[in-house]
Parts: sequence; structure tokens; C-alpha cells
Amino acid sequence: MDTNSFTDLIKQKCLDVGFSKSGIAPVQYYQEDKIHLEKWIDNGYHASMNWMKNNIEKRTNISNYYQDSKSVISVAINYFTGNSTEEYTAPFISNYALGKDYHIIIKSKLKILLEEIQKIDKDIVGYYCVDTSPIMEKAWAQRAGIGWIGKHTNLITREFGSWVFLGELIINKELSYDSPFSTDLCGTCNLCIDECPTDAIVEPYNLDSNKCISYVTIEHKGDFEEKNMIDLNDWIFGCDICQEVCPWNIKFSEFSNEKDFFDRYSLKEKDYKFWENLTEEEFRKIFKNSPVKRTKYSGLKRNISEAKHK
Ligand code: B12
Ligand code: SF4
Ligand code: SF4
Repeated sequence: MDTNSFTDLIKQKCLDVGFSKSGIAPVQYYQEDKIHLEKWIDNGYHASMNWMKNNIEKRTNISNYYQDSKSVISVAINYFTGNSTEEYTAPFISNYALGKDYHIIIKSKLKILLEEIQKIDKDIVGYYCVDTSPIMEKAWAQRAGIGWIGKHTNLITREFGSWVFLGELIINKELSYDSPFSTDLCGTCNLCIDECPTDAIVEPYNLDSNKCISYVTIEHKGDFEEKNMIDLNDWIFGCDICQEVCPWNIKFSEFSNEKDFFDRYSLKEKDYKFWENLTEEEFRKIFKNSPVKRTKYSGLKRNISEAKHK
């Protein structure tokens, strides 16, 4: 099969397994990734996420992660299930964490995709990545033509706004490549920066995790220290404000086709009383296979007691 036909077939398979969009970029070294990441870390914007600085050489050069890599098949999947702050009362859980863990969903789709590709060319070796692999997923999605990185630092698509998770299949074969998404469609808008309640977007395209509610409620481990004492604005896990105010989301978001992303336990409807009384057993049941497991019971309880808007 020629390269163009093979590439078309891969893209069709991406849709068949349930991804909303895909694009393909050639493996190359991009110096700007390293410059941006090192600057971000030098500024301390990674907060306590030391895993972000432990493997900079891999994270900023995909060939150091997978030596024989030739192509990055970048995929996006729409996970929008409704805005939290508009439709419900506090406290809030991010839209991304209401259903089944996206790592599980995307990995299983990428596994099927790789198997399908290997049926056509058995010599293909592929690595699939979702979130935890040391690669800069937003930059690769932009290079694969999926969308642009907005001022809030999330990747935005024309079709679904920024409510997309990203994933990649990195393979050892050259394909036909998409053009990078080179237009920045944020224009003069600054809404995400203006509306972020903790001023975490310190300049366009640059986020200080120390100030970000998402970081503090998900990634910070242990009790809050003085420096973590930001107003959580009623968020008990994650934060969606910079995305909810974005005109691209207001205009283009549509409900996900993936039923597993939806709110299985009507979590959006629960009030503070429910969360304050949550037992460890209930936590284990409700958040089995959920991203919320990451905070553990103690972390969620900590967030609940800190979240009430002061
Ligand atoms: C660390 C991390 C976080 C950290 C830091 C976020 C950040 N902005 O870096 C915290 C815990 C705060 C976080 C929060 C969230 N995250 Co997160 N996170 C990651 C992770 C693991 C790495 C991101 C990274 O490399 N950051 C370091 C910075 C330097 O890299 P970067 O932002 O990609 O930088 C590029 C550009 O922004 C640009 N750039 C950087 N600095 C500058 C400066 C200037 C001046 C310019 C012009 C450009 C520029 O250059 C870089 C590329 O060359 C990725 C998964 C992955 N492996 O990529 C998920 C990921 C980014 N997270 C994701 C999600 C869903 C979220 C949340 C929305 C969850 C939530 N609702 O609570 C929030 C969003 C908060 C926000 N406004 O960004 C998704 C985003 C999907 C999308 N559409 O973009 C990802 C891709 C996971 C996935 N597989 O889907 N996250
Ligand atoms: S996720 Fe929330 S706290 Fe973090 S930058 Fe966006 S609006 Fe600000
Ligand atoms: S709110 Fe405005 S500036 Fe922020 S990402 Fe969306 S379009 Fe860009």
C-alpha cells in the first residue's frame, strides 16, 4: 500500500475507534519545546511536579524517548459533558473527571489502533502515550494540525473547542504529514486570563501551577502550606473556569459521543453536605476507575474543607 493510502487508512481507523480528530507529524527536534519547558521550570512554575524536570531530554526530544520513531499520530477525543458552574451549584468537580478515567479509555483505543495498523504492516512498532508519557502533547497536536495552543495553555480545536483530551501513537514508519496549525485564533481575546480567579495565567501561554486550582486540588500532595493557600473558589477537583469562559468553547462545544465520560453518580448535583459526609468506602466505590482517585480519599477531603469560597 502506498504511503498516502496507508495514511488515509490510519486516519479512518482513528475515527472508527472513536477519536474525534487526528493528525500526523514527522518526528523532529524542536528547540522551542526545550526553551519553553526549561524557562517554565526555572521559574518554578512546575511547583512540586518534579517529574516534569526529571526527564527534560526525553520530554523535549521524542527520539530520546523512542529512538526509532518516525511519525507521531496525534489524536484528540471530545470529552465535554456540560459546564459545571453554569448548570449546578457548588462545590464543583471538573468536567474532565466526572466519568471513567480518560487514560484507560484512550489507551484502549490506541491499543486497538496499533493492532489494526500492524495487521497491514507487521513491522510497525508503536508506543502509545496519554498524559503520563514524557512528551509535550499539546505541541505535538499543534504540529499535527489538530489545533492551536490558546492563551490559557490548552489546545483548542475549531470543532470542539478545548474540551479534548490528547493522545499519541508514535511509530517507526514515515507517513504523509499534516501541516502544523499555524494560526493563533485567540486574537485579541484575553478572557481566560482576566477570569482566572487566582491569576495563574501569568502571561499569555504561560501558567504558574502554584497558583492554579487544578494543580493545587489534584497534584499537590499532603496538607496545604501557606504558599498553597489560594481560594479554591468552590472547586474540589480540577478547575474549568478558563475553559468555560473561552468563546471557542461557548460557541463550539458539543456533547461527547463517549458515554463513559459522563457523570455516572450525578456528582454535579451533590452539595457540600454530601461531600463532607463522604466515607472512604463510598469514595472507593464512586471513584473506582476515575481520575479523582489520584488525590486519594485524604486529598479529596482536604479539598472539600478548603474549597468553600471565602
Ligand atoms: C503538567 C500538566 C498540567 C499542570 C501544568 C499545566 C500546564 N499548562 O503546563 C497542571 C496540573 C496545572 C495541569 C492542569 C490541567 N490540565 Co494538564 N497536563 C500536564 C501535562 C502532564 C504536561 C504539560 C506540560 O508539558 N507543561 C509544561 C509547559 C511548558 O508545556 P506546554 O504548556 O505544553 O508548553 C507549550 C506551549 O504552551 C508553549 N509555551 C510554553 N510557554 C510559553 C511561553 C510563551 C510566551 C509562548 C508564546 C508559548 C509558550 O510552548 C510549549 C511547547 O513548545 C500534560 C500531558 C503531557 N504529557 O503533555 C497534561 C495536559 C496538558 N493536561 C490536560 C488537562 C485536561 C488539564 C486541565 C484542563 C484539567 C482540569 N480541568 O483541571 C487543567 C488545565 C489548566 C491550564 N489552564 O492549563 C490535557 C490538555 C488537553 C488540551 N486540550 O490541551 C493534557 C494534554 C493531558 C491530555 N493527555 O489530554 N496540567
Ligand atoms: S484551571 Fe482554573 S485556576 Fe488554573 S488557570 Fe484555569 S481558571 Fe485559572
Ligand atoms: S479565552 Fe480567549 S484568549 Fe483564552 S484561550 Fe480562549 S480565545 Fe484564547
